[in-house]
Amino acid sequence: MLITNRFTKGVLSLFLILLVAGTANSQELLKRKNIDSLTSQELAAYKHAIQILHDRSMVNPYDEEGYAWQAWIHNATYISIPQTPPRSKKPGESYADYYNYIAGLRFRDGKGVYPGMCEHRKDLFMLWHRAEFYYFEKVLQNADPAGTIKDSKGNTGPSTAKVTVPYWNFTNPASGKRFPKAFEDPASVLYRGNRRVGKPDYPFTKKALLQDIIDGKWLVFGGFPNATRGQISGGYGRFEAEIHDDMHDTYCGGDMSSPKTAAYDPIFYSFHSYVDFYLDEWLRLNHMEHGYNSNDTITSLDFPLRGTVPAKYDLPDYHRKPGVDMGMGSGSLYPNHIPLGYTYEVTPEDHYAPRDRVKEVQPIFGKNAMSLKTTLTKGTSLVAKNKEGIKQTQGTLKGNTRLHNGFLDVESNITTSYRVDVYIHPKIVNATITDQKFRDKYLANSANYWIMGDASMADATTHVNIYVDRELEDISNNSNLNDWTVTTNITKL
Ligand SMILES: [Cu+2]
Repeated sequence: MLITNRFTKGVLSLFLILLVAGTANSQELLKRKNIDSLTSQELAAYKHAIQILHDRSMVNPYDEEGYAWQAWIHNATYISIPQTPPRSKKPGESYADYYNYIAGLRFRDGKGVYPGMCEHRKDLFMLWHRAEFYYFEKVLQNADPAGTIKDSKGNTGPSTAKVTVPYWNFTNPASGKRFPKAFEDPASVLYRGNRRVGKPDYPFTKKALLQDIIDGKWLVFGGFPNATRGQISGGYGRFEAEIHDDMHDTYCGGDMSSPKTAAYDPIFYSFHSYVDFYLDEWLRLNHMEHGYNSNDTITSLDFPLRGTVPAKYDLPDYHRKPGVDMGMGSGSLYPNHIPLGYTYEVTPEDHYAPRDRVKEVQPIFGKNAMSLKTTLTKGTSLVAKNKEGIKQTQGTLKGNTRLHNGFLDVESNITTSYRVDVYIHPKIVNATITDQKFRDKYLANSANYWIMGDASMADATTHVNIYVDRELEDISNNSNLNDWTVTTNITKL
């Protein structure tokens, strides 16, 4: 009996070994995990990889597999490379400050190169960052796969072969004071000294808001393509305008408060790893692994994604024409995460609110007499500002030419980051936006415009698209649009 048992076990083990070997031959999906859930070994490997990237940039700041170059893909359209290398980093100078200095240098004998520029305020936002991360992760994994390189912090290994970018789920309470603990250790390569500090006395984003946004179709969720909405080029999707921008400039601050410097702060990568998780959830819910389904499609899939990346990591389906294709290939390469080699490991706390809780909420005419947005953001910093802004406008609801596809286009000429609050209220009710009751009841939506750091990118007039579709529908069903007014209030951040 015992022998049979051992024999059976032996066969079973052999079978399992064969099975595991078989799986290893097909592509292994690496897991992006919550940074708070990493083992000490996994966190050490991530930090070792990041450190090696910095070490490379110290030897040659123009190394495409160094940290500086990888960060420039997000924020530098022009870098001047001199024939003789510029000065080295001074003792005590941060990596970020040094890279910023190098990026600003202009040489007479310099060769001008184009690292890249992130896509924001349009439908390319999510897929562009996903492509950027595909290459960034390959660079990390190939930093020290054998685990034999001694980095400048004195660490040899561990192997970086399975490193992925750990995500920061900012909808959970922070494990550190304000950010995940791993980012708050001043001795760590993940630390950056110019972020906002202190424990916020509010949660930043409610999971219910995430759940609400993920229910949208592509244009609502992911943004608008260029030149499809009158004269307006592109346009925000809800996630970008209602959450992403605020996280950069209101919550994180420092390097993160401008696209020009954001990627110098390593927290940028973990923040966007969670943004990409959210995109992945949307794609999965909508069966969009090829970028389209029978009633919706990601727009601009054929659009080339800008960025000078190491061509050796190109996806097999990207048939780059040397000298012609300078970017990361088209968006259509990226909706399916499987060829990209990663997936997400999530815990129950990483998921959103139960869908039913969102569905209970009724805008304006509901039993709570509280707007949907107020309900979804109550007790967070995403609620409307309790003050008169620098610019207030009013307009009729019916026939408002600034309404497109359920979005209100709010125009501004402010050149810093700002918040726009949109109130939709009966004409007979005065817009008393400093009154809490008025705000709670009539706040249709609130969004953030994140300043572009590069002045050449900024339009003379800026626009934020604010989603008010449900309020319009609710009013149409219960009242007469003629009796309603739109008030917008713009507050500088
Ligand atoms: Cu971002």
